[in-house]
Amino acid sequence: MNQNERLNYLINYLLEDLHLDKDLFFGEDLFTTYRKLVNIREAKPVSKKFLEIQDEMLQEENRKKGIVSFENDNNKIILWKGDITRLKVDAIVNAANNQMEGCFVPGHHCIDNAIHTYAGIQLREKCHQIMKQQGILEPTGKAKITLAYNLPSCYVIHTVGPIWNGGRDREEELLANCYFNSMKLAMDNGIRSIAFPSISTGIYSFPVELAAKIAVHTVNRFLQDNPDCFDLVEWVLFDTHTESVYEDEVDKIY
Ligand code: AR6
Repeated sequence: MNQNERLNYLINYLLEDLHLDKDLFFGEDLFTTYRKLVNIREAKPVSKKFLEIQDEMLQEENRKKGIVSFENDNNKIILWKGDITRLKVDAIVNAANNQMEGCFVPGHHCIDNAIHTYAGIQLREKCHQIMKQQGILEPTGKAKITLAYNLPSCYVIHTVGPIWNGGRDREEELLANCYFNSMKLAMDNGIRSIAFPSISTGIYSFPVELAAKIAVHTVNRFLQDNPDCFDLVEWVLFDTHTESVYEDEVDKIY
């Protein structure tokens, strides 16, 4: 099967599963339609054949986007402007929501949507099982770990950042908890390289200058307290402004 044949198979399967008409997606490229359909689909099992074809298709998409990895032997925090789903590290961190089953908004450009789309539907299924067992929405500032399925990284650590409310709801403390608990969970799982996004500074509107200060301070403190635990800690930043704000904070500690 070539990539278009794989996408056509997956789209037809999903359209039937969701009782939707192909005409709704008229004129779109195949991957955009596929992405929207998996984004809106609730967690539930699929056929073995679907999974095989999905995995082949996503491996090919991930190869096309280009897999990126970094060497770092001086135990310093590094920064990279780009898409976290391209990164080959032990674990990438997802800025999730408290339902913790990925973003359901079709084709949405948040990190949660990107991670779930390129990992594959196994990730939503796994998160659903974890959340069902937990029985309550995920509290802000905690962290959970899953495999990364089709992503180049091995694991995804999922954390829910605080929604900015002018600083009235302990947002600063909760954001620090996101970084601390993600680092702790990574360390406890023997993870040596970890990449963070700028948690809470997108949809959740946390001011990026304050967020970067808290993020870099918390992680740097963790590294000082646990000096031999990580080979690489990285921030993956999506736009030039956010990158320069984190750069300023990292410059202050070295
Ligand atoms: N790689 C790296 N960074 C990214 C990527 C990517 N592929 N995509 C976006 N960013 P956001 P939040 C950046 O809104 O503020 C979701 O809908 C983005 O530019 O993804 O914590 C969840 O389900 C920004 O700098 O996360 C929640 O409902 C940063 O990642 C809600 O958004 C965080 O932006 C969480 O909001």
